Amino acid sequence: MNVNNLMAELERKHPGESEYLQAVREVLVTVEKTYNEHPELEANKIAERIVEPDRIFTFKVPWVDDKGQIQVNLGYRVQFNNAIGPYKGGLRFHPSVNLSILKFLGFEQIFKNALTTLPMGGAKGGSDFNPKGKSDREVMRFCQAFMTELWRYIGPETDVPAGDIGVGGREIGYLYGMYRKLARENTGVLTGKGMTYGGSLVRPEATGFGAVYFVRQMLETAGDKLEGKVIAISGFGNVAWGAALKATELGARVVTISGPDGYIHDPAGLDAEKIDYMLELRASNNDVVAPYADKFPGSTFYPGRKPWEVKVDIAMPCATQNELDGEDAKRLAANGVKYVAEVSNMGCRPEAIDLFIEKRIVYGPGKAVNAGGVATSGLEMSQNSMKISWSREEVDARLHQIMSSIHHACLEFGTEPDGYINYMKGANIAGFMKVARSMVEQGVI
Ligand code: 2IT
Repeated sequence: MNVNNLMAELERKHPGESEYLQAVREVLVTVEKTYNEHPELEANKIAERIVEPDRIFTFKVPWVDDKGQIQVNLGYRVQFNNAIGPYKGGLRFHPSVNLSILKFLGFEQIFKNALTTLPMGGAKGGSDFNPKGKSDREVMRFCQAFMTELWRYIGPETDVPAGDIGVGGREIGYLYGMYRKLARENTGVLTGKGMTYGGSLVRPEATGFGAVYFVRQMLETAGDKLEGKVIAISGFGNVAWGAALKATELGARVVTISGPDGYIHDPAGLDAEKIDYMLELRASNNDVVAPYADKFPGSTFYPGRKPWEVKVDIAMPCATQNELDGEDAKRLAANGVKYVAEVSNMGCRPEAIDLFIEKRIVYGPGKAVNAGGVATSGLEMSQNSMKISWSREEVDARLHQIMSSIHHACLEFGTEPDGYINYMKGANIAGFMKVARSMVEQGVI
């Protein structure tokens, strides 16, 4: 494989799909050397085949709002690769959603899912629908309209969607209700379900919990410990709250959270009461963080700014793609950050990652760090297939084991001659080679 030639071809075929092209380039650059040491991969054109999704569905989602007005949104499902298991990956409802973003997310999902040790392929979907400011009934009608199209393409052994930004337990409930009615079956066709209809314990907090388990191993491998560390977190959505809760429980101090309006700096650190307050604020369909500063004295709200200017030991981007750029990375490095763990998908811009690696700051990529979410979705699928329900301890123990196994894979494939662990390289090579081998063994299809 020649990465530059392959990228030039992809840019010609998919002009302007910047997030997708960014995600593909990162993976190909890091696996190129290993790839070229395995002639069977080139002989089977694995790179050319893996960068294109198997298929993409796009559809119109008309629905009626509370004022009786007709609204029209776009819906998508990108089925990227099912070489190692059924398509699996979340649905994102956000006004920024477009094909480039869903293709980048679906592409990353292939390798993340491969790392979890569970049999899951990669997919992603969603809509440009904005749940913010919508009434509960509007969200329900939208989810029902979305599922009347999506249900034909998915199934418990075919393609299993879940949540992502803008899709949590409430949306999964409404989506599942419509699927069940249309398909006339109760199956594990979605994950992140409620506990009354086949959900798994730990799934709501699994992405954040898994990320903190992974970060703890990053620190221990570096001869360090999590206890007493100061952490900057961005966002306060599905992922950030679990990370904040677990990090706090394990003795670290989380001093920032953020929203589209700016960030909060709370030097005393978050605690269970503050996290509960933020969850309530978010449940009111509002993603601002400013009210936190009025409620908790000693904390400050910085409008329109990002939390990466605060002096911390660990930075954990938990909001969205490309939220941490080269300038942010320079500021973090100047303030002595030692670890950066991406909990959002592709949270760091390539120039930020380059800087971390150059300065030997330990950097964990989203595919490894945030894989606990989809891994626990995989555990939900296992429980649904067996028609049983595991205890919280059982699911949490399996999540621990999976995060350890991902960490081990990163060490195996990412340790550089000077001892620095390039987690990005390790995760990309381990995930890619598993899927590639599976594709070689199954022939050209
Ligand atoms: O990015 C992700 O891994 C997710 N949004 C979770 C996907 C899933 O199927 O649980």
